[in-house]
Amino acid sequence: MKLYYLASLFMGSLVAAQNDYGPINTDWVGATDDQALALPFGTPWGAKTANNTNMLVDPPTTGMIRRYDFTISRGTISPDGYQKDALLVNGIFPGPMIEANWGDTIQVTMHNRITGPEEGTGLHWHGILQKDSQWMDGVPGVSQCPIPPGGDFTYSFQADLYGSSWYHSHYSAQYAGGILGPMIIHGPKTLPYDIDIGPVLLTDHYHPDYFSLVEKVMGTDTTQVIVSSDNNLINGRNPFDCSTVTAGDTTTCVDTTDVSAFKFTPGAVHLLRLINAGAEGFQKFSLDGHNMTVIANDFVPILPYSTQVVTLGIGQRTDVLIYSSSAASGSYAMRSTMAFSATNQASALAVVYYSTIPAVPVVPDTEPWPAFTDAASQTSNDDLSLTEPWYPIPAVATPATVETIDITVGVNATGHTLWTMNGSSFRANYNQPILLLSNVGNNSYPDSPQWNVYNFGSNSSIRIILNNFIGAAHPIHLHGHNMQVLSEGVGTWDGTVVRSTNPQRRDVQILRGNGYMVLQIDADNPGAWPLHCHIAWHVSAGLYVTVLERPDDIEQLSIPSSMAQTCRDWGTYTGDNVVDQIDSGLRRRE
Ligand SMILES: *[C@@H]1O[C@H](CO)[C@@H](O)[C@H](O)[C@H]1NC(C)=O
Ligand SMILES: *[C@@H]1O[C@H](CO)[C@@H](O)[C@H](O)[C@H]1NC(C)=O
Ligand SMILES: *[C@@H]1O[C@H](CO)[C@@H](O)[C@H](O)[C@H]1NC(C)=O
Ligand SMILES: *[C@@H]1O[C@H](CO)[C@@H](O)[C@H](O)[C@H]1NC(C)=O
Ligand SMILES: *[C@@H]1O[C@H](CO)[C@@H](O)[C@H](O)[C@H]1NC(C)=O
Ligand SMILES: *[C@@H]1O[C@H](CO)[C@@H](O)[C@H](O)[C@H]1NC(C)=O
Ligand SMILES: [Cu+2]
Repeated sequence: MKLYYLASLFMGSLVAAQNDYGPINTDWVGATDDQALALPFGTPWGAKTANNTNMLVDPPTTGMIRRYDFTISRGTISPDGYQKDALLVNGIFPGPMIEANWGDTIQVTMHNRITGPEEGTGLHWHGILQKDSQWMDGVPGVSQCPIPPGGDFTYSFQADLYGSSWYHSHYSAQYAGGILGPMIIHGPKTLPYDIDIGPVLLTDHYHPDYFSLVEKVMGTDTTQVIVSSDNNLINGRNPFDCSTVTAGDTTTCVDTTDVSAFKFTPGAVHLLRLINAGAEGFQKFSLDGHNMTVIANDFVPILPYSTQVVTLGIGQRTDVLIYSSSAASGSYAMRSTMAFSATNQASALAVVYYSTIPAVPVVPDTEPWPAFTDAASQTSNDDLSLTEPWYPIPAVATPATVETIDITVGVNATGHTLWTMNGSSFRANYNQPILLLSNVGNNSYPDSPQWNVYNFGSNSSIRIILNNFIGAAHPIHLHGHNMQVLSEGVGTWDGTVVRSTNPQRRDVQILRGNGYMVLQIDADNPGAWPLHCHIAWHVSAGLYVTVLERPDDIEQLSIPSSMAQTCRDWGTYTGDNVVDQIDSGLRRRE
């Protein structure tokens, strides 16, 4: 038997500083009211089911407010034994879990206490539609001005969809530095299960701080523009081999045995909420000796299918059920590996126990599925024919408008490597958020082509064909919608639609290397919606456009004065301080 972790027991304060996402409702870090009561119990969403309700248009309103208090600050963490500078939510990594019922209001008061040096920030609630609060999407330069250093801001929005997701900073690549956490919204079930194991966060992990990584990505040294992750973590853990630390690096590194462990029950059905909350790496997830039944992708329940490997690009979530036989016993290795990613350590391991979890969990030497080993080099999502939404919504056959956007990479006149969408690399203006400009009737940006705004006017449906002229795949994320994915593949689109009566929907889809994808939305949510690659380094280098949807209706939105106040505060701050915006601004600006 292979013993993975014999090294010293480095735990102490580090472990206390990490979250243990055991079965839900055991840790309520960040919650400030007595909210546990209703959560996995009852149906506070009334008679709405996954069958009788189109959740995109008809969420319930429970009247319940889930309050959280988040302080963002710098800190040092050693989740894998190597001590690094991080940006943290309430001092922990991964950040606290947000939990609500479908139809609740989530209210997060955030305090920007980033010092030494100071930075602005903003939090995004991945996958939430924000149909009644488009300004709460949390994207600096698009839906709001950054929250300045020392500033406070309260986000308030409806938990309008249900399932598994996460929140993260959308300011520069801050989330790659640690500002992220899971966000779970309970709603109607499709298939029954017994035990909610909770979030399983898969995150590539970088030892340098995020800003120095962005400096490399945005620098002119082409040997440095591809940065490699140093490890891969499952719920914030996976030991790093300190003997591989580069010569001359004097950072504290202590070998650890600390792995995430999950308790399974023989005969039970377990729900695992897989979330790729990393910066770059495509994850391939598998559990030795067990099949998985996929029941949801992103916030979309789907007809179940069985698999042994789940692929997740950055930002994607997949809910799986794992059935255990009543005779199950022992322990099994849980694996996630990064395919086609720049990394020094692709594999993450954790362990599932059928018995009590021991004080020092040990990953057993169980056999990986052949399908897991075989899949290691692929970067595409499962075939669209497999991922059929539970609640059918047909695609509009002839959308009101169709746009094609080409993606490539190039070097500009000063030698910076930039990603472009139809020839233009995005750069945010933190002081002039696109949504707030549009709200006062300004949808033109004569000063610079880099706003990358696609104004779709009053079109009732929008189809976008994305062509990728580079071998690297991109997890493409659209805010404010569950996009219908009509087709995807390598080469160019041949015009066919996969299951037009009920195409796949989700909020992130992997655009293959040298491939295409065709997305379509109904324009039912007036707003300024980011459409971008979710790889932190690619969005930093400009792989971003804004879908401006129904600007005439944006003008009618009653945006609260707190949004303008944030811009005045940010203006005051930037009047006295130079903001070092070295990237697109999903990064910062001079
Ligand atoms: C996994 O599924 C396959 C069919 O897809 C089946 O043959 C096999 O017995 C299953 N294995 C387990 C452990 O459930
Ligand atoms: C609910 O929807 C699923 C998936 O579309 C379908 O298989 C099932 O028969 C429906 N159940 C009821 C009670 O309508
Ligand atoms: C993007 O470029 C392609 C190819 O040049 C062109 O067909 C398309 O119309 C452009 N799209 C937009 C939105 O300008
Ligand atoms: C090239 O891109 C970088 C990063 O956005 C920018 O700072 C620089 O000004 C650009 N150079 C030119 C000539 O536009
Ligand atoms: C709209 O905003 C842009 C960007 O700030 C600015 O350059 C332009 O002058 C504004 N247009 C009007 C009509 O105010
Ligand atoms: C529909 O969208 C296109 C861009 O795709 C835009 O040029 C056109 O003006 C829009 N039409 C309406 C009626 O708003
Ligand atoms: Cu990308």
